[in-house]
Amino acid sequence: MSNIVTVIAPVNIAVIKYWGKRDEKLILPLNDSVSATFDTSVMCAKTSVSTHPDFVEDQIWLNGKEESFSNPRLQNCLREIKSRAVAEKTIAEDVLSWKVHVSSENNFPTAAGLASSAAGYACLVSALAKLYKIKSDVSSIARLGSGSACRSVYGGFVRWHAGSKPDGSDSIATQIADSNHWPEMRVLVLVVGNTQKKVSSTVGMKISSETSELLKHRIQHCVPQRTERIIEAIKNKDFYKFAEITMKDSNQFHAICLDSYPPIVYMTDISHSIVDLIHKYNDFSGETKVAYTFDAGSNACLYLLKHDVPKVISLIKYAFPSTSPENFITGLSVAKEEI
Ligand code: 2P0
Repeated sequence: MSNIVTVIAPVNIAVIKYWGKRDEKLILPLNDSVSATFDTSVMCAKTSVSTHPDFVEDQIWLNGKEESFSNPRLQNCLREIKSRAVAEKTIAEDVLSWKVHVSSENNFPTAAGLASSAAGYACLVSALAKLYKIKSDVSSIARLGSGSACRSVYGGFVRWHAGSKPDGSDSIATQIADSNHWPEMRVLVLVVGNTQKKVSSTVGMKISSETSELLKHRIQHCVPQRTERIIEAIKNKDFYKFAEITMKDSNQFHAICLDSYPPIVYMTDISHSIVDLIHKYNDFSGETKVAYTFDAGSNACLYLLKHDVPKVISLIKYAFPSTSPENFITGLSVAKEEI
């Protein structure tokens, strides 16, 4: 067998947010979510895995620093990969008993709260799957590392199906459209803050699930319709519809955070100024040119079309004069060419 495998996996940014679990251990979500996966040239994780009879223990290095392998999520991913290898009879039994070494790094700051766990676990699981020659879908294994990681297993636009089975076997990611489908689409990430978030997503969504009435309303009455409508917008390349749903869903997610008890605040005054600026710009333009979305942090992800990128960058620089190049990460969301 090949002794070392290296894989790259990009981050994904959700347009229908995942927030809340129905099963904490299996990481099963309360609702479907939809995202776009970045091109691998920006914001990705790179992971190498190897296995050898001489290795004495499983070991992992993150950005060059050794971390504990006892993390239960990591253990769950490795165990599932090995049990798939047994089920698919891809590897000799003795090889499965060999220990593994994992080395992973991000090409963007982990502390910036920019979906690093999504890229990291997608990358780890894809690398292990390649090492153990697994052929079946591994999004449900990446999900055991971090929920949003299952969406980074695929490129383009991706849907994570909440599923309904208690064992989580139907809680998988599927591709809505591949990375060539909407070549004009871009993502512009505005790095507002690079400090670690105060409330982790895992803790935040637990508080919201337990306390927010609005979260219950969202799951029953908003997400199902929004998911269908945004998939239709993606398939038809209807930017206006895509943008409106994206912004509304981001706003609702942060409203749920505020509706949680105690409230969770991820957006800052600068985040809110960006929201105001985008609405003013869209109003001024007479059409929706840009959509914002915010994850569990203050950084803004703007979805927009390629020809509007230079104008929007100028606008941001004008509105926030202290902005420096490090505050911008221009991503090819689902396209192949450079800006
Ligand atoms: C998302 N987020 O859909 C949402 C929007 C943050 C806000 O998925 O507990 O790091 O590891 O499953 O995957 C962040 O959640 O949480 C997330 P766990 P994860 O992208």
